[in-house]
Parts: sequence; structure tokens; C-alpha cells
Amino acid sequence: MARAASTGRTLITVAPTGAESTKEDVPHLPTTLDELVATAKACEAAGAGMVHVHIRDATHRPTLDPVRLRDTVAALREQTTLVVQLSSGGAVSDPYERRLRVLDAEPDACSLTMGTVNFGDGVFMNSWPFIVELYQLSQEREVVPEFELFDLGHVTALRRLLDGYGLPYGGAVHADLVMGVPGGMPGDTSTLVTAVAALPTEVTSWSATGVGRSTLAVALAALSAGGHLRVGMEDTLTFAKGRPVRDNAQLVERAAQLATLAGRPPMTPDQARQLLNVKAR
Ligand code: KMH
Ligand code: ZN
Repeated sequence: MARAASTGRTLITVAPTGAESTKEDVPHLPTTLDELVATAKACEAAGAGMVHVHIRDATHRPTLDPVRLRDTVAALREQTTLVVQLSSGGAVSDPYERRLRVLDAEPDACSLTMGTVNFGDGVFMNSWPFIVELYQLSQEREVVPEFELFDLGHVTALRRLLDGYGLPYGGAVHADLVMGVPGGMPGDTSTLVTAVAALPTEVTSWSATGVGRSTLAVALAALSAGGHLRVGMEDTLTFAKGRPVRDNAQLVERAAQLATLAGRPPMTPDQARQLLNVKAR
């Protein structure tokens, strides 16, 4: 069923900010560049190998401003050794043209969502032509995509993409199951097992993310099935029932403990680079 993690180690990706929570509601959400870098450093120390980045503007609102994106990539490269993955998803309101321009910032990796999904009260649009254009751009710019799969149909779309357009830059195929989004696949063990069994054989590694209350259930299921983990305040703001998340490092620390308990301790950023075969920049 599940592909075993070949390295014997777990890639922990931290998604510290996202585009959905507001600074007003969550004052400790890292929204400034200084806050983002500080959280990235703490998460690296706690066991993260990659950071999935959404940025905010001066008023803490989500933005895909090209200059800010470049500055963010530069600052994260300077102050951490994490693999830097920029979100190409942005916020549900971001137009395709701006999402494509994310690659101008020359990150190590980018997210690439494999289909449209209802996203709470909004719709996260990813038409087939857009997916293909973003994929071909990632190949051209030598940026490693992480295929975000919010639903089982997105797994089918990944099969179609690889058949039609070949392997990503670097040749490794990394997918992330994003589970528990209202409108996407549920975050539970049986769904994870089904989705993993359906992954194309070209997939060389996969991780899972449980949104909201499904965080722990999905992390435990992923570890038992040989997968990697994504955690962070983009995905959950509750550490345990009635206990808000302290910060991103707290979520990474717990993921690292679970991974260690599962016999596959966290991999270093360098090992993450090898796993994903990112370009040396
Ligand atoms: N903020 C969501 C609408 C991604 O980063 O690529 C999209 C998202 C996925 O978070
Ligand atoms: Zn994201």
C-alpha cells in the first residue's frame, strides 16, 4: 500500500502563516518578515526541513507582491538552511497571473494544487490550463513543485499531468495530501490510506497535512503509513482541545516527537534538499 520513506527519516514542513487567519484574530501569527524569519529559525531548530511560505503586506493582509516575495526568499536563505517553498496558491481571491509570477522570486520549491476545491465559504480555483501552465513554468524555472492534493480527484489529475507533461524539475515527485478542509477530503485514516494507494507510482515521497481538528489524526496516520508531515499555524490554531497553539515551533516540536517515536526522526534541511532534489541556488 504505502510507499515507505526511503531515507528512514521524516520531512517536517512548517506552514507558519497561510492566507486565511487575520492578525486581528491571531496576533501571534507571523505576518511581518521579521516574525516569519524568527519563526522559521525556531522551527528549523525544532526539526523542520522545509518552510511553506505565504506572505503579508504592511497591513498584515495576504499579498503576492513580487518584491516582497523576493525579499522573503532572500531573508529565509540568509538566516536559515530550510528548503524555501513559496505558496503559488495564495488566497482564494488571487488571480492566476499573480500566482504564476510567484516563480519570479526563484524559490527552491512551490506548491502546485491539482484541482479546484471548495474552501470554506470560498472556492480555491485551479483550472486544468492553469495547472499545466504553472507546471511547465516550474519545469522551465527549475523549481520543484509540491503537488497539493485536497481531494481524491486531485490524485487523478496528478496522474494526468505526469502522463501529459513528464516529470518535474529534478525528477523527484513529492505530493502533499491536504486533508480536512471544509469542501475537500476528510482528515481521517481510511481516506489517507485510500489516497496513498491511488498515488501514481512516480511519486517518490508524500506528506500529509490535517487541517483544524484533523491535525493529530492525520499526522499519526501518515507516520504509520510511511509518509512525511506538514504542520503549522496555516493549518491549525488549536494545539489540543481548549488550548490554542503557542507558536509554530510548538507544532513542529510535537511533529518531531511523533516522528521520533515512529522510528523516523526528522530529516535535516540538507536531507530534505536531497529528497526533493532541489536546485542548488
Ligand atoms: N490559501 C489557500 C486558498 C497553497 O498554498 O498552495 C491555498 C493554499 C494552497 O494555501
Ligand atoms: Zn498554503
